[in-house]
Amino acid sequence: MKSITLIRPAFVLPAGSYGVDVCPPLGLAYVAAAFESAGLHVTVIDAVGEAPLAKHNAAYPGLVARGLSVEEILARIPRDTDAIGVSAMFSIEWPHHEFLCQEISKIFPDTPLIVGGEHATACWSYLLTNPAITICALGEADESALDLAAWIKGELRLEEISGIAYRRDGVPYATPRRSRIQSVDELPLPAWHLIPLEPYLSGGFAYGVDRGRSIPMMATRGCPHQCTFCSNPQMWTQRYFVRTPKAVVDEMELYVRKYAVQNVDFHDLTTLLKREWVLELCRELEARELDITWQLPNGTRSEILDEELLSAVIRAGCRNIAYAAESGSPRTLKMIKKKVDLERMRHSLRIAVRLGFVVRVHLILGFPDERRSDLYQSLWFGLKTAWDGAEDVLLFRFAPYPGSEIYAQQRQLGNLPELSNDYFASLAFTSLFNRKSLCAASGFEIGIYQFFGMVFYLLVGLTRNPSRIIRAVRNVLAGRSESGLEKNLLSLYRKTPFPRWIGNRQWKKPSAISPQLVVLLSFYAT
Ligand code: B12
Repeated sequence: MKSITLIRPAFVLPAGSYGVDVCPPLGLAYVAAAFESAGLHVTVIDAVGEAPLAKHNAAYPGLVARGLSVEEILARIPRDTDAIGVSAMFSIEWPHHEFLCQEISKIFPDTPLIVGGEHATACWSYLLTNPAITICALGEADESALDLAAWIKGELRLEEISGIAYRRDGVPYATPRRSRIQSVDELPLPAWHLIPLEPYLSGGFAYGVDRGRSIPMMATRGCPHQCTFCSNPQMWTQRYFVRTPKAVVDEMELYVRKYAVQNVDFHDLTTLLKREWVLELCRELEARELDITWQLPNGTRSEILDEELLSAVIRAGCRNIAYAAESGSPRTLKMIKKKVDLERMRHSLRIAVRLGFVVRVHLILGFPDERRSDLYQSLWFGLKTAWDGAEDVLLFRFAPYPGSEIYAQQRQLGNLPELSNDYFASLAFTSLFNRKSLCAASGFEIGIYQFFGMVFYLLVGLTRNPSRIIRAVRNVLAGRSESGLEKNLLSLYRKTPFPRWIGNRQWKKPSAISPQLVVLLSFYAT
């Protein structure tokens, strides 16, 4: 039987980043399932799942990696594997992942190396200049994986496969785009059985806040909008397909039974888009009484989020929702083609808060050509939403991602350098210290706005709702989180030397008195 080894390399971030979420690799789990269904023997090396807390320097200055080191990954690749696949989602990670690919090709010079994911889709012609990489899988790869499996078995030629890129006569060449998968219900479910899921489930490693054992899922695929800062239109096109609510809830039920999952984080680009579909999903969920929460950590739009819909959504178990305004400046919104009515969004947000959702707001500072007045409008909008009851207001720094319309425009204008590892490593919008800027304010100034903006929103929120402080203490001690603030406090708390049996939901009642308890009891006794 032919085989493939799929690798999710370590998670890479710039040193000095704030907030590091790691979560199970949903995309890789989907492709693993596709290769398995095509009759290949699949091995997955999930560098993050195997060592979620291991931290080391990445193979590029200024970047840090979390997970297995390159040497540890290499040691785990079966020597007789027939092909190797690497997932490359984030451009910023590429300098480290490229090093991994090079090391792989030294040990496995004759084994084809396939790279897939958002970054590979946006930068395939650049990636293929590196001879270590044989093929890039472009866009949604579930169907391409079936053809690639046939190629590995010697049943197809590369030129017969759509949706990939490879070197033809030494030059990077892309085959015709594959049309989007419409029958999304028929895709095999993610192959979680091949991935070390338990460290994520019991360690609280998830995209959303920590409401218990959490697994990622997708209920829909694609996004019909065309925001110019996003690379998804190129990755997924603008076509949007939904699974049937029954299939979505069946999958949730399966995870409750199989992995004792208590929460689902939806990774969809835009989950709440079709009113009737959302209502049907909610009805299905209520009818099944799964005793599970779900979250929408990805920013959503608010067009359909009125009182009726939000009430149905919260009754069906959704607790956390993120409103993606992106900017508080109508001028900027027009520039980035984000059709948002800010006042309507605030109205919806206030209803969500009143109904009991924990609300987050996403704003991005520093789009090209933004004036200071645009930035101030965004900061002011953030303040208003904090006043309205949003618990977390996130101020991101704009980064021109390859594959996005803005990236292409700015490249044409000569405002951005050619693709290179230096460029990828600079795409740090989780970092407060990035000095690069394409707007009127300098990078440093944006960092100041980000920092003080977020502190100020927090203060406004806590002053208006002091009970959140008590809830935060209670939740952290119980080892859970309901808001982003609590999630960060909990992750900080878990790094402290305080007794592990507080703030750790894995803790099981010890059979004998634990040493920590003895210390604590003697402390109280004296
Ligand atoms: C969940 C998520 C995260 C999670 C982590 C996810 C993970 N597994 O590690 C967290 C919260 C940590 C995160 C962080 C960030 N994220 Co994010 N994230 C996402 C999100 C919303 C969903 C990813 C997902 O599950 N997709 C669903 C699966 C099914 O799709 P997929 O992963 O693309 O996989 C398919 C194909 O790509 C392909 N494929 C994937 N791997 C492989 C491998 C092989 C061998 C093959 C053949 C095929 C293949 O097949 C899969 C099935 O079709 C995406 C947007 C999106 N919906 O894709 C953004 C996205 C990936 N994130 C993005 C960004 C920018 C970030 C941040 C910088 C944001 C920030 N402010 O912090 C950070 C960067 C983290 C870092 N390392 O530096 C960008 C990436 C752009 C880029 N070129 O880098 C995206 C595309 C959003 C966007 N449009 O801007 N993110």
